[in-house]
Amino acid sequence: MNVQTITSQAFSDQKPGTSGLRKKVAVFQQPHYLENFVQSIFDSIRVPQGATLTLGGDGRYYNREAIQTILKMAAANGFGRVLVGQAGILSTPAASCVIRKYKTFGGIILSASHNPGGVDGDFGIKYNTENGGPAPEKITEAIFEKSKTIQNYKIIDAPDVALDVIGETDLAGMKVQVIDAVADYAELMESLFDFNAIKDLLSSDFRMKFDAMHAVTGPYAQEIFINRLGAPSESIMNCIPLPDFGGGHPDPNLTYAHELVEIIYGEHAPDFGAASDGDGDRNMILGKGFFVTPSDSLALIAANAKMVKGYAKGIAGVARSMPTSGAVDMVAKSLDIPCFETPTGWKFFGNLMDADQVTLCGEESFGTGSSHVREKDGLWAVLFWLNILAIKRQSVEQIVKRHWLQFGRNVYSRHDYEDLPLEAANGVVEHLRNNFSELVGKSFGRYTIQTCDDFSYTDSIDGSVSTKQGLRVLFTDGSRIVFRLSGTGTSGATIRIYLEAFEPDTNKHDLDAQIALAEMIQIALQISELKQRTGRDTPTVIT
Ligand code: VG1
Ligand code: CO
Repeated sequence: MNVQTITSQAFSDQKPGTSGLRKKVAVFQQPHYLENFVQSIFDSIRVPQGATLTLGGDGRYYNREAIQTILKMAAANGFGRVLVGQAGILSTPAASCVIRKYKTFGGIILSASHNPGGVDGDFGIKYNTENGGPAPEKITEAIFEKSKTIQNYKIIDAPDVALDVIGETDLAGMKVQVIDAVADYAELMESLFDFNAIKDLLSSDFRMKFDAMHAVTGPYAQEIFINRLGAPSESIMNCIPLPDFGGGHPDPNLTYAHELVEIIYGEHAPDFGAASDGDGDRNMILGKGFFVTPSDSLALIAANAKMVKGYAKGIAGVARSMPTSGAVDMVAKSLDIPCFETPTGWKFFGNLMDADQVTLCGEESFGTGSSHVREKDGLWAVLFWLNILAIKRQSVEQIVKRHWLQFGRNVYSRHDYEDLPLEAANGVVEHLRNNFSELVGKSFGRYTIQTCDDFSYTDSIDGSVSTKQGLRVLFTDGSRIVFRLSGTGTSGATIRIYLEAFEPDTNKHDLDAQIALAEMIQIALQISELKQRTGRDTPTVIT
């Protein structure tokens, strides 16, 4: 084997964020940049000779080039086999499914998730361990430390491998196996949901529209909704993955999925709408002219899990990220199961799922999933909803409103201020942190601040501690405001303000969230001095 050891300088900026390393494509295209990070991964995980790796990405610009580089590095670093998605493409949940199904040593996923793609867009890379989930902080920290001192990397000199046809090729003694991950994933979904019931629903006068946003879920949606569930072809849109996602922002929310939103709020709207993001792990759920808040979606899935085949035995427990609303807590209480509160990012759910302490997890950021894989899973959530709809035969809006009647409504919204100057954004957070003691006891109309804290989390399984995971301002009536700096952006800083008010009064369940939260929004701006410090007076995105 023609292994070359290439000398290179270390980079100081390869600190993984909430979900791996994300940078502009141009940063990844610098000589040795990708290679340094990949070698840092291999050096940190101590690859057993002959191990199998899973490899794939969301198909964005630079995916193919990166896959070829990583294959040649895997061969030089002692891997015996690599499972690659056809054309180098794997959705994030499908990658997790492949790692688990074929028991590979781990996997490398190339994605910047919901961030725009293309030459001027973003690229990303992350390592998942053999449980199929994102590497825990202990490993990501080790990779980062390594990346700062690394001096060379190993790669073989060989021609590119063909990746478009299913089958096996040899790369200097290492097997490259191109797999049909769509089939593996569809099979897993069929084992969890009642496809016959959903088929019946889809052959009635019920109409759905799924938007893949020109991203990775297109082929999966075609196989599942059209080929296996028999939905008419107009049930899916934007299902051919493009390297630049058609110039769009593949983030399934009311702002960026506007094409679908116009359809669902328009004339002749379908009964059900859904969208997924760049790498297929997020989901947005809509009914005819109705938006389901992701936190409510998680609660509703938990409350109805038992009626779905794969969860008929009941769920062990639930977990939500700290900024996610407490709607699922109410359900956990009534089911008498544990409910965990973790920091933002899917990696914190893995240990709990591995220990069978939780079955369902979710984040307010359009992420929902279960222990069937170790990533959040967009199409899984869509199928869960379809399965519930197939059984209940009520509208999405009816289902949500009946849920609120039973459990109360956690009125919720997130306001994002994107691309802020770094110093101003840090200033806002510092200002709040320094003012905690003055804030406690302060009243603003009917709201009084009870406590403030900087969220830190101790993993109950491995004892690891994660600090500074968001600032919480808690009010005496259970309402709260959370401030957090994003860890996935690639330009400037993003402040997220999460607003939540519990509303037991059923007469107020029809209120628009922005109206119901108007006072809270003003309090958030006042105590953070956000306008004065950043010069911004309106959020970039409201969800
Ligand atoms: C955001 C979300 C977070 C999510 C992360 C990765 O992180 O808020 O909930 O886990 O994106 O999502 P941040 O640090 O920007 O707030 V994605 O779909 O990678 O996969
Ligand atoms: Co994603």
